[in-house]
Amino acid sequence: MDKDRLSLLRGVIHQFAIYGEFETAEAFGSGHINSTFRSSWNQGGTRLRYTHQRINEKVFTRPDEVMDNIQRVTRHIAEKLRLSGAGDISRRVLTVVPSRDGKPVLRDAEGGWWRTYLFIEGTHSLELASSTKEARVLGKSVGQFQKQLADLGGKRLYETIPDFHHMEKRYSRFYEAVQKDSSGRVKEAGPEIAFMRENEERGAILIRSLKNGTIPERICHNDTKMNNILIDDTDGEVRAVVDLDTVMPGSSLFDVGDLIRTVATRAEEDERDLSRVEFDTAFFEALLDGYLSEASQFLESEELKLLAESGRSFAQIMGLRFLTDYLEGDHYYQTARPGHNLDRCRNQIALIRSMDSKWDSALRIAERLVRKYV
Ligand code: ADP
Ligand code: GN1
Ligand code: MG
Repeated sequence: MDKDRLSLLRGVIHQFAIYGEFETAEAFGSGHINSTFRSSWNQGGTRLRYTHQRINEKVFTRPDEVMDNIQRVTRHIAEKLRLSGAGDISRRVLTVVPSRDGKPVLRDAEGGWWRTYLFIEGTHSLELASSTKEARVLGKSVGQFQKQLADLGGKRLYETIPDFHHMEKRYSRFYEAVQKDSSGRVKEAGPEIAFMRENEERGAILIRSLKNGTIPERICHNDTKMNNILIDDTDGEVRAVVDLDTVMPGSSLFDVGDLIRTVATRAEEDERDLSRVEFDTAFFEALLDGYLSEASQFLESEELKLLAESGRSFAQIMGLRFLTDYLEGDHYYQTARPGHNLDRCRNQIALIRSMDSKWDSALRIAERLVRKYV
């Protein structure tokens, strides 16, 4: 980290209610949206670590509302865990560390918004699943997360990104990007644009079902890609679901879909060798099994019918968003190389093609598991 950045970061983190002596700070994690850091402190001879994030305010224009949601959600989950007699609660749910004047977020000298969490020790997140055991625990954790929030009382959570998974609105923006061609990249993405046009109608199934009341609105995470789930280094079980900026009303299927597209694949999201991108039906089965072991208690029949479809839809909506960002000049997602967003889009399209080639099998697996649990 360069000196200026480190000094800005040090200035910020000293304003949080952390005791002891500051030791080190470093950039951390591989999220595409916020800037994440980890700091180390000596507190009475014990080393304690914290996570600090600069919230991406181009994406989250109301950090106060984001934090209001996060505080309600984390307190609710912590209280549930306490009542159930669970131990290790601060490793099972994020803990917000307030600023010295008691606020959940603060502004730095340049106007950036920051928050701090306890760092959850002894865990890691995955970019790729490597066993059905991992796939099952990931699925289970998302079912559990939805279940924990099913009885959150009080007013409706803020929509921190309105219409986040609204496929039809995502398509409108995509067509606008194609028409404007502001970065002159349309010519580089002909086959991908054509694919998205051909799949438009089918991709709208989830949002139409939600809007017309066929499936219910629920509180969900809305960003359950695998690296937002922390796994214990020792026993391989899930400890916490993190990245809670988008916890808000949506459909249970948004979370299942995001999990399917990231877990039931044999290659990372930006893998360029598309021959390695393959829909893995064994991982698909294991993650649905884990998910339904928790969620079958509250899901309705129309949601159960769309389980497999949600994975296809989510590969599509992410592919569409990566492509739109590429056409608009890479303003949304963090990218590490030219063409990164186009690579990500191609990867999601390859995954959909692989899903289509195994579609009958995917449907049979989902039906079998629904029979097992319902
Ligand atoms: P982004 O919105 O940019 O994806 P995240 O909140 O997902 O940011 O954080 C980035 C990564 O940092 C996560 O994928 C996770 O692996 C790790 N991480 C985030 N918060 C914590 C925490 N409190 N303890 C341990 N690891 C964390
Ligand atoms: C972003 O924040 P992160 O990296 O966990 C994005 C998700 C996408 C994902 C694709 C707020 O997730 O919607 O699925 O990238 N989050 C936001 O990797 O846009
Ligand atoms: Mg993340």
